[in-house]
Amino acid sequence: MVNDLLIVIPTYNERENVCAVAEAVFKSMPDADILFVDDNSPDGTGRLADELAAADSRVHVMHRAGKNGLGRAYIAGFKWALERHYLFICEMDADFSHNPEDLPKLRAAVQNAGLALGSRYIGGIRVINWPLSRLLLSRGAGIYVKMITGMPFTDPTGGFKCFRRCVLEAIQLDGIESSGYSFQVEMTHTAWRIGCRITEVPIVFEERRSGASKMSKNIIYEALGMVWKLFFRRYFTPRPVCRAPSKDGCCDESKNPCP
Ligand SMILES: Nc1nc2c(ncn2[C@@H]2O[C@H](COP(=O)(O)OP(=O)(O)O)[C@@H](O)[C@H]2O)c(=O)[nH]1
Ligand SMILES: [Mg+2]
Repeated sequence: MVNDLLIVIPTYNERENVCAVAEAVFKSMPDADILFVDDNSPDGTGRLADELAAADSRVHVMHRAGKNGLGRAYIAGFKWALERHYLFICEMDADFSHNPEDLPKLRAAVQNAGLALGSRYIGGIRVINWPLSRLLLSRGAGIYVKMITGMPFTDPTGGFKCFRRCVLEAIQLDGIESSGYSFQVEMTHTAWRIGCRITEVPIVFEERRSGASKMSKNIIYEALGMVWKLFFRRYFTPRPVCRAPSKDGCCDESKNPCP
């Protein structure tokens, strides 16, 4: 039997996490495949992932030439998934900030939607071990994004989510510009404009257990600029055409008639 769910995990210097995260994913989702997208991590994460892949046919590894941002890694991973048979494609960090035990909830939610967003803030704040400054940055960014883009979600910057295949087919992946974390906002915004049915699922977010964050000032500046780009896109460019009409929540034809 082939697995129809793929978990895409971008990695850069995650050698302490890569084996443990694969084990934890398979514990809660034994019928999933994993794709690690590694940007030639100097710490040898890619080699460790290759060893995992050699031992378990559910693990796949994509090697990229050098560090090029989380967004570019995800786009490459999504294209890889679309060239294959996967029907559900999840995104997840390697560092245990996203708890693999929440995967079944996300998978269940895309049964009735095109995209399920893991939300740290729906019905209260569920973030563990973050300094107040990082929590305020994340919460503030979420409110800023919501105000400017108009997207009605509680956690639009989150990176733990699950797409239906048809949504990724409907999005012009080469038109996604972000390379850093604003990628999350841009993808959700594009899916939302297309008319994709989007649902939020409560998740618990925990600060990474080991290794270092790749958050930088440039990533924050890119995100600030992207939010305004999305504002102008929304009001001054035509709604993107749905390329995969379907009753599964991929594109709502009443909002966006498809050819
Ligand atoms: N392939 C790839 N993965 C990246 C890159 N930047 C971050 N990541 C991965 O993306 C995930 C989130 O990054 P992280 O540093 O934990 O961000 P933070 O949680 O916001 O501090 C982790 O699995 C990282 O290893 C990159 O440039 N390339
Ligand atoms: Mg992290």
